[in-house]
Amino acid sequence: VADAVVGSLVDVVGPGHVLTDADVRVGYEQDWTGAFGGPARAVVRPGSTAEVAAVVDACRAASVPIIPQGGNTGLVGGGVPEGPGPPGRGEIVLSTRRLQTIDPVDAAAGQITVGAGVTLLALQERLAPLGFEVGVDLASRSGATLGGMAATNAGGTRVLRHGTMRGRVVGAEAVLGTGATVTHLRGLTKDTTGYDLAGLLVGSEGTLGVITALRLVIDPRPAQRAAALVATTGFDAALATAVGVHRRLPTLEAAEVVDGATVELVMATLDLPPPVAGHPTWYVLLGAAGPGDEAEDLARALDATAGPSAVGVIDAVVAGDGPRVDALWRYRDRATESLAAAGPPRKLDVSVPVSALAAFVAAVPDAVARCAPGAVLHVFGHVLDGNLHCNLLGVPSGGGHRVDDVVLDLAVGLGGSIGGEHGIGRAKRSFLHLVRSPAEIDAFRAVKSALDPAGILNPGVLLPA
Ligand code: FAD
Ligand code: LAC
Ligand code: ZN
Repeated sequence: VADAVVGSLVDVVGPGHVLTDADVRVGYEQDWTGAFGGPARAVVRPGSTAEVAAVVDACRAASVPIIPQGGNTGLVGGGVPEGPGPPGRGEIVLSTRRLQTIDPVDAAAGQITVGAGVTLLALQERLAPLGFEVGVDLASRSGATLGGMAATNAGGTRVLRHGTMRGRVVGAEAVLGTGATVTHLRGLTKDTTGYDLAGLLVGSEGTLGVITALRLVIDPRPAQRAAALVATTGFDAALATAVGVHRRLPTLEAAEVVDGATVELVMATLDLPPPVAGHPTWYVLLGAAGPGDEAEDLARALDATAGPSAVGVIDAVVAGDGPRVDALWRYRDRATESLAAAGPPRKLDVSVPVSALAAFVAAVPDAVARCAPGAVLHVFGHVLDGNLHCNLLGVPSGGGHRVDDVVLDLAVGLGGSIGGEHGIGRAKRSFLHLVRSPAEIDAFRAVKSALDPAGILNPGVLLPA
């Protein structure tokens, strides 16, 4: 049976782009965190939209599930096979990495059309010399693809100023689960002609269609970027600093928090010097981007907010040139990989209203200690988005689901969500009901069955079985 499907995929893309050897497949079968994955029947790498459509048709005809995969940097297990289930569940991983076209910039519109398999870094590098940038930025930029970022509605470190992927995507091309190709890439600012299919694909996590191309809004590249790392004695002071600087500095684009334990882990993992003296319990990293002297403006806003009389601020370092800005960002950007090296951690990405952040941060350690004694909690995230990443190292085996439940429940109880930016994937599907009503989940299923009637796209992802 397997060979018949694999044979038809070979007919579509050629033998060089159907990977069946276990040692070649493995990089597509295991997720970035190491917590999810399983054997695939084969990995197929179509090189065009027509080939994606033919792959979907072949799998549909044989009722074989497809797992769309971009850069495989996702953190909720949505882009890899379910495993370790019964052998021969037989999913096909459809890698979009060969969908690599980057059209010329439309400077008048401030837009660009790109293939879904283009990485964020490749697009950043293409745009920079032309005076543009993507608007969204993530630490996983070298691997994450624009298709995957749209499929997860990725956020990252500039949401404060530039929004999430949802605001970037003004058109899409995709092969739906029906096998139909829908193309709407004109990117018109005004276009009141029916349902927003591109918008529906954003955040759909590969369950409705395989995105093959995107029309994206891009931004003029700012002349200057600056960063400040502020060390504080507590979360309240870190939050107050971020809020105060945001109020005073229109060019603020990033406001990130990292707890002291995580900064220490990053330092130990990467052999970095302490950014400031002492042992702060929370750091806040602020980023500004604009036409003026951003370092000076950031320092001034910081002085006005967190001067000598401010409570809880220990020290601050401001950087205005590229290498020093990058050096400060390492203490934040490298948190995920440092935790992975020490883990794998239990990862819980939550969002709560900014006004409830302090209550969440105060309550979460006890909640974790109660149900996962001995686990070490690391928290960092995008503070002014109300989006925190809780990472738990050393959760006793078998205790994972319980601790997920408690932390997610805490966020929901404070008016928040169980997924801020990474999606639901396989990791959180059993918790979806905490934030989505039965009527909403019914509507999700109705959309799913209209666009993927055979249920072959990413079964078991996002929607509980
Ligand atoms: P994959 O991991 O390949 O897939 C993710 C999901 O999208 C899966 O459900 C998959 O089926 C689906 N998918 C992928 N491509 C397509 C397509 N073309 N069509 C349809 N469905 C598709 N995320 C953030 O939001 N903000 C961050 O700040 C951030 N930082 C990160 C830092 C690190 C170090 C790492 C490892 C990850 C980080 N992530 C972050 C998570 C991850 O990078 C994002 O979720 C990213 O959007 C995934 O892109 P990808 O191409 O790797 O997708
Ligand atoms: C980050 C990822 C984990 O913010 O979302 O680094
Ligand atoms: Zn994040």
